[in-house]
Parts: sequence; C-alpha cells; structure tokens
Amino acid sequence: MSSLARTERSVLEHLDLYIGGQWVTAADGRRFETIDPYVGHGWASVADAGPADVDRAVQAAQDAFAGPWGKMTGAQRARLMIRLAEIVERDISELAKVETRDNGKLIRDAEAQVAQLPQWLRYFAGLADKINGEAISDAHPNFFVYTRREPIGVVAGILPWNAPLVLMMFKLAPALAAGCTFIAKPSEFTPASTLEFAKRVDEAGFPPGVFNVLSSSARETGASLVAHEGINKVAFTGSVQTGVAVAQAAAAHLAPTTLELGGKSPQLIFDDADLFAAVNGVVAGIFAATGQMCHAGSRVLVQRTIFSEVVDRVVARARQIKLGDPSLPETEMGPISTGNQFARVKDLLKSALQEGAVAACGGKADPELGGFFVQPTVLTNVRPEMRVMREEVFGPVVGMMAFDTEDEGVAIANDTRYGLAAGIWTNDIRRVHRVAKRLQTGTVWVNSYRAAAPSVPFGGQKASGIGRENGINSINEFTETKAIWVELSGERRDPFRIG
Ligand code: TXE
Repeated sequence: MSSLARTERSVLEHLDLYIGGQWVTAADGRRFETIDPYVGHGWASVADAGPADVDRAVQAAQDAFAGPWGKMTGAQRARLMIRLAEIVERDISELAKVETRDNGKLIRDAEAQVAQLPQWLRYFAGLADKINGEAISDAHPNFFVYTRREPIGVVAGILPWNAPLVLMMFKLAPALAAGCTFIAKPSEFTPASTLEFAKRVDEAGFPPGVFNVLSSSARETGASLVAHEGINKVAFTGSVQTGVAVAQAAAAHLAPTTLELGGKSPQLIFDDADLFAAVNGVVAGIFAATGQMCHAGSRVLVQRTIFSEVVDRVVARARQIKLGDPSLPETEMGPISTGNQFARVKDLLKSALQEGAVAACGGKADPELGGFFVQPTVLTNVRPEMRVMREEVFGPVVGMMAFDTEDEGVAIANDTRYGLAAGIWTNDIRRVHRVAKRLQTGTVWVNSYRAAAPSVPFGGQKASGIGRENGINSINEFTETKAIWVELSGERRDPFRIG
C-alpha cells in the first residue's frame, strides 16, 4: 500500500498560472483541486483560468513574439532550450513524482517519460539554426527569388491527461526551435506537471511570455483559447470528437491545426513469430500505462494455428500483473487516471460481455483495490463489429481474434476508422514489408511495440489525426514560408501584363 494512507488528506500544493513570466492567480480568483487518482482526493490547488486569463496569455505571447524572443537567432534560442534540457534532467525525479500524483502513472514509467524530454529539447535545439529558406535562381529571367521560413506566431497547445509532459514536448520543442511562442492548456485532470515544468522554463531564462500555462477546470477555457484571433496555430492531442471541434474553431479564424487523436491499433502475430517477444509486446501495448495510450494495441490478431497458445500466454502474464500504488517501484499497473475514464472503461466492458465476449481474465473493476482500478482484461470471442473492437477503450482491455491468412489479418487490421499504429510479429522478412505497406496506419512497429524518438514522425491516418509530430519535418508545422521577389533588370514594365 501507499506510504500515504489512501483516505488521508495532506496539505494541498498551491500552483498558480504562468503568464508573461509571472505567477498569477486567475483574474476572477477561482481555483480548483486536482485529484490524485490513487488516493482518490485532491492533492493540489490550482488556479482556474477563465476568458480574461486567455486574453492575458495571448497578449503576453504576442508581446514576446514581437519583442526579445522574435529578435533572437536560432542559435540563441537553441542555447536556452539546451539550458532547459539540463534543468529538466536535473529534476527528473521531482517532475516524475508530480506526474504520478496527478495522473496515477507508474513512477517507473513517469521517470522514463520525463527522462525523454531533454532528448526532444536537444534534437529540436539542433534544428533551430538550420531553418532555411531556399534560393530559386531560375524562377524568372528578370528576378532573383528566395524564400524565408518564418515562425508562425503564437501556438496554443491543447493537451491531454495521459502523458501530459511528453505530449506537450512533441509540440513545444519544435515550436520553440522555430521561434514561436507557446500557450499550454493542460488537461483539467492533470495540470500540475505542466505548471511544475514552467518553473524550469522560468529558471532557464526564457524571455517572459515565450511559454505560458493556463490551467483550468473548464473545457470552455480551451475553447476560447482556440477561438482567439491572436492564436496562429493549434496543436492538439485528445479525442476525435474534441479534435474536430478544435479544428473547426481554429479554422473559423484560419489557424492551421495538427491533431493527434486516438486509435484502435492492431497487433498482428503470425505463426512464425518469437512468441515470448510477441506476448511481451502485447503486454507492453495494452497493460503499460493502464492501457491509457493513444497507440494502445487494443486489438490483437493472431494466426489461428497459434491462437490458443498466445491467448494462454497473454492471460498467464496478465494474471501476474502487480496492481497497486503507482509510486512504488514494483507496481506494474496503477489506477485509471480519471473518474470519467473509469466509468467509460466499465461501460465498454459491460457492453462487450453483453454482446458475447468472454473475459479470459479480468473483465471488471478490481474488487480488492477499489478506487479507479480495473483488472487487466483479455477478451476472446470478440467480433469486429462489437463496440469494444471499434471504440477506443483507453484502458487495460484487449480483444483477441484469430485469422487464417495474411490477407484476412490485414483486412481485419484495417477495418477501423482509426489509423494510428500497428504491430507486426513475424520472422519472415518478406512478410514484414508486404504487411507494413498495406497497413493504413501512421506507425508500424515490427517485432516491437511502443518505441518513440524525436527524429521519427508520429501521427495518424484516417480518424487518428491530421499532420505529424516529431521528425525533422515537424518543424515546418510551426513556420510560414515567405517568397521574396527581387527585380534584377531595372527595365520598365507594362503595368497591364503579368510577368
Ligand atoms: O479528451 P478531450 P478527454 C481519448 C480517450 C478518452 C477520451 C476523452 O479515448 O477516453 O479521449 O478524454 C481540451 N476546445 N483520448 O475528455 O475531450 C480538454 O480540456 C478546446 C485520447 O480528456 O479530447 C483537454 O485539455 N479544447 C488521447 C483536451 O482538450 C478543449 C489522449 C483533451 O480533451 C475543448 C486523451 C474545446 N471545445 C484522451 N474541449 C490521445 N490521442 O492520446 C475539451 N478541450
């Protein structure tokens, strides 16, 4: 059990908004409590931003963009990013503890995630002084034309609760490298780590207003930020439904949007696969982070000849998973992060069982641990049309189905509105490339699952999103291209003829 009794209330941490380099209360003085999902009550009191704070943050970000930050060279921005990377590296353990309290994420996973943040800062810092336009020498006989890639302006980062710092960093690092300013709107369920991160940004010495945080309990605050005319770009991670609303609101004032939405990702296990590795990959894909990953491998498709064996092995491993206090290093699965999400997982489990799925293990909330704990669940006897096989559960629930041929496996894998990620388990090198090409997803992991790096594009096809985060080209999402035409001949031209 936790060192903190699960019913005990400790003194609340106190966190304010970070706007224009200042720690400020909300304009109307409102605050809200953020819940520790393991202990089941509030652990931090957080300032609750409203529309007036949105205006303040946009103004601060615009001023920074027009002011000292906008005048810096890429190399100067990179130095600050690298300084921030060093500070985050120094404070991995502290930041990870905050993430665990706010989100219920395992401390071992939180530490690994926070430890990745400096990699992103350093990778994109390395690009900050390499954002070049091009000289277009023969566009026209009388002109020299060149392009400049300029920062797009003020970026709104609308963030989810499942991996708050990592998913913010996917947006923040390229935005800073490009020379943009940033307003983070963390999820109402997990604002604390973003505010703690802001303390490190402050210490690193970024000019005021380059990075701002608007914590809020109200979804309307995110909506008013996205709709604000002063926002030049929106980078969003979250649900499909909210993503569509965000893209529409941004489009109303012509701000481009990148969307990283959910998934219903398949893992295909062929009969020649290394089964130990494949089972480990299934566990990593659905029980890590309590299944609350956009790329969760929630549909496991197994060649029929090995189906029973793979199910038995996954069930055996699932039964051994140690549920409990996420702050203890030995715990393997913590609670679901929010009450809403807990209700959603239970609802989908109920509907699956009513529709005829069989729980080979798990299948319900954990009766011993209570709170937001759900048992690691393996469902068999599932069909592609069931809700649990079509909707994102975002919990520790995997549906396992058999297939016979490669064609059939690929067809089931692609039979979804989503297209975020997929796993292929096989030792046949030809099959690897055939199947990887046919899968309609933004990422394919082969004989592995859940790897990420700042240099590798990440994002979804179909309903899983628009655009890609990470990778060298992601920086383009935060720049505008300007074409500059310089007349060379000095000749008088006919004003009524183009050319
Ligand atoms: O997400 P939302 P929620 C999925 C997962 C989960 C479901 C709901 O299936 O069950 O989404 O989670 C802000 N304008 N994912 O409710 O609603 C909101 O405050 C502007 C997948 O948390 O998408 C939060 O900061 N912003 C996912 C953010 O949007 C608005 C990660 C996400 O909230 C807004 C999380 C509006 N109108 C959940 N309404 C993934 N892809 O990894 C809300 N927000």
